[in-house]
Amino acid sequence: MRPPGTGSDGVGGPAGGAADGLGEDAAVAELAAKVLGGDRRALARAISLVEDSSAGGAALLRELYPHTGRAAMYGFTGPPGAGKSTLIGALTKARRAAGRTVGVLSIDPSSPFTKGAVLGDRIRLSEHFLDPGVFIRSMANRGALGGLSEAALQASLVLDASGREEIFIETVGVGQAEIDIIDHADTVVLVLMPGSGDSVQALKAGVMEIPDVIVVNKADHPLTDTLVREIRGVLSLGSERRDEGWTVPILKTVAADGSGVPQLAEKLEAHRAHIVAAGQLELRRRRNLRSEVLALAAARMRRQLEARLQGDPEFERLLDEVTGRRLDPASAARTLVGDTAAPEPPASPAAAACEE
Ligand SMILES: Nc1nc2c(ncn2[C@@H]2O[C@H](COP(=O)(O)OP(=O)(O)OP(=O)(O)O)[C@@H](O)[C@H]2O)c(=O)[nH]1
Ligand SMILES: [Mg+2]
Repeated sequence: MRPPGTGSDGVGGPAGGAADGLGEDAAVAELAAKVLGGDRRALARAISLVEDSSAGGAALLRELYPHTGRAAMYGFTGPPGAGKSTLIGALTKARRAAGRTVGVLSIDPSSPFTKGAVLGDRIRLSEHFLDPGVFIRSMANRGALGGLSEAALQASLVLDASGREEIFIETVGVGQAEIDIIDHADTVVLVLMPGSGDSVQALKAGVMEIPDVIVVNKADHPLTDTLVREIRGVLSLGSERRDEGWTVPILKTVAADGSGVPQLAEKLEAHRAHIVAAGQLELRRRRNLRSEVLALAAARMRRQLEARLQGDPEFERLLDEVTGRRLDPASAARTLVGDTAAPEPPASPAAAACEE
C-alpha cells in the first residue's frame, strides 16, 4: 500500500498550482459530490488531496465545508503503546453495533511512516477494514501547509462531510504537536497505562488540563489502582477545567478484551451531551476554528514574506547588520515588518481577551 497523501490522484495538480482551469473545477466538483454521497474511494482521494495542500485540495474544502459540523469528533492521545488503537477498535465495534458510521484518523506527529505505530494500527483495526461503515486513515508528519495539525483537521472535515457520524482521531504522545491535533476534537480522551514511568511524567508536564475523560487502560496490570490514585491526586490540585460542571472521569479499561469499553462509550456520549447542553460545543468549535484561521493566515503571511524577501538587497543588508552584531534580531524583524506590512493596530481589549 502506498503511503497516504502521496500523489494527487488525478485531481488538483502540483502544490501551489492554480485551480482555475475549467476541467479541474469540474473534477473537484465531481469529487466533492462523490464525497458528499459517502463514496469511500472518493473519500480516500479527497483526503490525499487536502493533505497535499494542493490548490485542488483547497477548492475541494471550499465545496465540502458547508456540509461539515455534524460529526462527533473524539480525540485520543497518550503515550506510545497505551492502547489507544485497541480502544478505538473496540469503540468502533460498539458504535457500528449501534448502527453509526465511523471514521478513524491515526496521526503520528513524531515519525515517518517507517515506524511501527501505523502498522500496529492497521493490525489493531484490521477487523474493520472490510466494513464500508468504517473508514480508516493514517497520517504522519509531512510538510503540509500550516503543518500536520492543519492537515489532520482538514482530513477530519472531509470525513465529516462524507457523513461519518463519529470520528476518532488518534495521536501518539502528549507534546504540544499532539495537543494541537487533538484540540480540534469535541471530546478529548487521555489514555494512560499503569506501570510506566512515562505516564506519571506526562501528568507532571501539565497535560491534565487537556482531557475531558481519562482512561487507565491495561487495567489487568497490578499497578492500575496506583496510577488511578496518582491521577486523582493531580486532578485534585484543581487544574482549571475549560467546562464548568463537568468532572473529569477516570475510567479503567482492558481494551484487549473490551472490559470497561461500554462505560467509556457512555462517558463519551455523556460528555458530548454535557457540552451541547451547556453551549460549550459551539464555544470550543469557535475557539478551535479561530486558531485554525490564524494558523493558516500566519502560514500564508510567512510564504508571502519569504517570496517578497527572496533576493531582496535591502533584506540582505539588514542581515549583514544582524550578523555583524550591529543590530539585534528583534529590531531587524521590526524593521522588516514595518517595511512589508501594515503597521500594528493598537491592542484592543477584546482581542486581548480572546487570546486567553
Ligand atoms: N495487557 C493488555 N494489553 C493491551 C491492552 N490494550 C492494548 N494492549 C496491547 O498493548 C499494545 C499496544 O496497543 P495499541 O492499541 O497499539 O496502543 P497505542 O496506544 O495505539 O500504541 P501507539 O499507537 O503505538 O502509540 C498491543 O500489543 C495491545 O494488544 C490491555 O487492556 N491490556
Ligand atoms: Mg496506535
